[in-house]
Amino acid sequence: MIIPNLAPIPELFVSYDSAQKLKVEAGELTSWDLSPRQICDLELLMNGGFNPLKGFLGQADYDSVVDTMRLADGTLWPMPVTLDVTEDFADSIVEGQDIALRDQEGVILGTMTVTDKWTPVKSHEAEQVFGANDVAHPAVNYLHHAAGKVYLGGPVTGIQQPVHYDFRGRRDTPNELRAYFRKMGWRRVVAFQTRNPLHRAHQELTFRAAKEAQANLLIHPVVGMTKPGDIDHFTRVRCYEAVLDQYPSTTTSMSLLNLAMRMAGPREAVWHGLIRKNHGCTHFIVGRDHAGPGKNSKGDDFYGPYDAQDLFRQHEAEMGIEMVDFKHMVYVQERAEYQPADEVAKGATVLNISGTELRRRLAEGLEIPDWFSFPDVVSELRKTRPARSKQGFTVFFTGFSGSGKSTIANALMVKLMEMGGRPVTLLDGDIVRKNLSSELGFSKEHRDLNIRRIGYVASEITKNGGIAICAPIAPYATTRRAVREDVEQFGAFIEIHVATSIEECERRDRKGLYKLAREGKIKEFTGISDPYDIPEKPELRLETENVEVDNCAHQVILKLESMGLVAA
Ligand code: PPS
Repeated sequence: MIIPNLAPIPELFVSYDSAQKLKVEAGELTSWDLSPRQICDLELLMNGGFNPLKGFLGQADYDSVVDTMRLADGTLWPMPVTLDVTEDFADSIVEGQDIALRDQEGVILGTMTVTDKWTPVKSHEAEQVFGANDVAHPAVNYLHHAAGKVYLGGPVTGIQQPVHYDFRGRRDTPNELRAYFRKMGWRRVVAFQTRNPLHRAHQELTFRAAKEAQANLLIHPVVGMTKPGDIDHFTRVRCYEAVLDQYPSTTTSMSLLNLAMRMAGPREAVWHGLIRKNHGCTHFIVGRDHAGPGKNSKGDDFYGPYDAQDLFRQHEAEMGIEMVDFKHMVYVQERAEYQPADEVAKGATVLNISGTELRRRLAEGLEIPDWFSFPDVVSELRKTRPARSKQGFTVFFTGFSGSGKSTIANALMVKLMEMGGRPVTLLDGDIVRKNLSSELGFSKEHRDLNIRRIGYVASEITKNGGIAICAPIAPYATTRRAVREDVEQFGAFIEIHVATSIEECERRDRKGLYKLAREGKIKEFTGISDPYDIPEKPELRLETENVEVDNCAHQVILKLESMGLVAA
């Protein structure tokens, strides 16, 4: 007899032969290009990870899940799994119609019969599901700013799994995991969910959980979508692989879960439990602040640290998976070991390194003690998060034509090259216009395009550890802000206003352009017949009148030094 958690679970895929036929037919259907989050959801719908869902929620199920955490038939399901689309796309669909669901490269993964189409009240969804209509919550932000206005619901027919090129051997469907547990004879399996690298505290917690539940351990990290700003999953998986040999291989396994997390705390914990049950697990670890989204816009926590455990406990019997609850684990110096925070003896010295403190130490290249993590994990993290003095960055000069941007930028480039260590690229206004933007003029639209292109190249250089020096006029504050956002995903952005007055630029008139602009022979000339938004809070403002170029460039170097970007 196969015990229930190890029996095969229903999937939404059709047979191989039917899939080949359906794929050809689906080519004729109206198709929806899935967002990265929808691809994650579809994968778990199709492979049974979201069992008992048979597709994206229809309106009755959606309303019921939002208000009561249950499907319309009463089954416990805490998270709305919906197909959000644009109004235009929704207008082109009638209820009863089949649509094809394509990944971002156009591959058809499945089809859906649209049974429901409705416009949700997103503020209500936010209040009910996430506890507040506050965009400081990443899922509420997504709901309002990324998700489409209309939801479509209906049953899904699976054609093929989304393709993953990375860590293929470490990804398992629920049925693959169930088969593995059967093969290994694992009847009791405790799952550990994580979106962070594993340090010693996690190892201790998972060891204790497995002991307590007398179960085998499945390390089941999320590699779909986690909280914005988290360490990327490539680095994390390398970190997991580095600690795997700390675990007994006969009782521990690791598998990657392509889930798009919502950071919904208590509801998310219940959802995670159901997903793990579908993957054949009998126990699930819920620690402190499970799937916590951080602080709300008033600076308070969205959920209490143990709210997730409380909600899980309420529904545990019905869920069919047991919770192994844990308090926060801390390192007790006198005992040289980790203990749950509530078991620490009075007066003992408790050591702790928070996530923020860890990021600070990585950024500044400071020591990360052995009691906190494993040397192999730390070295993986250091590769991805090198010290600031080894990270890429962008220096962005802005100012009038003839203000001295290019000259100072050139001097800065030479000084940085003299220091060495990182490749330096100069994206000067004139040079960019000859190469990247040769077809563009000086209308607002064209200037914006030009600056966005510079921003894109600078962000790529920054991402790859180089220094980008940009020196366009960049007259519009909104465009400069957009470039800053592009670059800051990968490294520092230093805006430098070369504050030479328009009178001085016109007096110098190095290229003779101001004369032509005054005569009306050059139209839309910045400062003469076109606007320039003076930067309000640049990292540095350079006065160039009566100051040597070398001194201006040196002021930039000092600024970079004070920001830790070049080693002192
Ligand atoms: S922008 O607004 O940032 O896209 O401009 P940018 O690409 O930096 O401009 C590069 C050079 O183009 C010359 N030029 C003009 N500048 C401003 N307005 C008009 N209409 C114009 N026409 C030509 C000017 O010499 C800019 O060079 P710099 O290096 O700033 O002197």
